Amino acid sequence: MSPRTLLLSVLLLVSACSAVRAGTVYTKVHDPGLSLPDFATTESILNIPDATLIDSLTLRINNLTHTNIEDLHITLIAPDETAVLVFDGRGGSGDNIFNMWLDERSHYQIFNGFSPFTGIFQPENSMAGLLNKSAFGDWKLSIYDNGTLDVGTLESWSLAVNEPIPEPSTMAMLVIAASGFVVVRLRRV
Ligand SMILES: [Ca+2]
Ligand SMILES: [Ca+2]
Repeated sequence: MSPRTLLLSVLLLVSACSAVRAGTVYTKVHDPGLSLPDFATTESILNIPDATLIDSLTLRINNLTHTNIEDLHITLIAPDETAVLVFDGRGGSGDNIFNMWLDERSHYQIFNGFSPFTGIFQPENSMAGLLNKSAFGDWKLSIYDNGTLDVGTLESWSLAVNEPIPEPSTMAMLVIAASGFVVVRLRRV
C-alpha cells in the first residue's frame, strides 16, 4: 500500500468512526474485473435487499482502471429506472478512478477533479431525484466508453445509503492527499 493510499484509508476510517449516525454501504465487486470496451455500454448491477428510505446517497466508485478517463460517461440508474448521468467525460487523457465519491452534499465540483479521481465531488447532475424513495431493488451503474484505443476495467463500486460524509476540512485533505502534497506536509510536522 502506497503512503498516499494509506493516508486516504486512514482519513476515511477516522471519518467513518467519528460519525454519530451510520447508514449502510452496499458493495459490488467484480472478480475478475468487468471489461469496459470501446463504443459500448457496460452495466453492473448492485442489489440492495433493504427497503430503507433514502435520505442521502453516495455513489462510490472504488476501483476503476482506464487509460483515458474522458472516454467514460457514467450513469446511475435506480430500481425505478430513474437515471442520473453522474460523470460525463471528465479527466482528459488521465488514468483511473480510485475512491471517488459522488454526493450532493460535497462542495467540490466534479469538473475540478483530476485523475486519478479520488475524493468527494458533486455529481455531474443532481442525484436529488434518487432520494426519498426505498433503496430496495437492483441498481445499475451504466458506463459508456465513447473513444477508441483506450479501454478499462471496473472492479468495485458501492452505494452508501444514509451515510454521513466527512466534514469539509477532511474532504479538503482527501482532495489534497490525492495530489500527494499532504503526505509531504505531514512529514514536516
Ligand atoms: Ca492516459
Ligand atoms: Ca475507449
